[in-house]
Amino acid sequence: MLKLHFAPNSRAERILWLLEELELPYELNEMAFHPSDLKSDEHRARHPLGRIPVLDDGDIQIWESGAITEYIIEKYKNGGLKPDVQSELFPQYLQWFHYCEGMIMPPMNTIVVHTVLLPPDRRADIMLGHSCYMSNRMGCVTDEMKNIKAYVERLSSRPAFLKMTEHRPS
Ligand SMILES: N[C@@H](CCC(=O)N[C@@H](CS)C(=O)NCC(=O)O)C(=O)O
Repeated sequence: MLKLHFAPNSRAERILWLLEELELPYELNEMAFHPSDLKSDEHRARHPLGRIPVLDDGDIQIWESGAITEYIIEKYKNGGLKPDVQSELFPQYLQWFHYCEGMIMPPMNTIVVHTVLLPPDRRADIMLGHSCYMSNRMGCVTDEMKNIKAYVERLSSRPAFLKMTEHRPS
């Protein structure tokens, strides 16, 4: 029986979705998306970094959502749910498959860490934030750059930022 080590709102949902799509029987180890579960000795024994998803298949244990996806598709769908290796679509399939972890998820991770995971006092983006602030001040942030404008607005209204500006000559 396949066993998925899982927490909600994480990449482990990819595997749960896949298992459901393929109508495969599975067991779920539901953990909290919290260090108390993910960084426990028990889970670190499954994954040295305490990450999810992890899949058990009998004596086999595998992590990395892309690797797990390929493993399940190859082993239980005989390569189905993806183009045949001879198909002209196969390179496209591979390209987009790897684009997800290679290109989409790294900036997504930064956003999640700095908006959800870190406590507020650890989210202060001094180096980049001040660079954005100065760029805006020098007129380099144009009106179309709405997100940067709003970011500068939020950073420069922080009490600590305002305190710093008190040291400017008037
Ligand atoms: N490239 C890995 C990333 C695994 C990963 O970072 N998972 C996140 C959840 S989406 C996690 O376990 N985070 C917990 C932590 O960083 O402490 C994969 O695709 O499985």
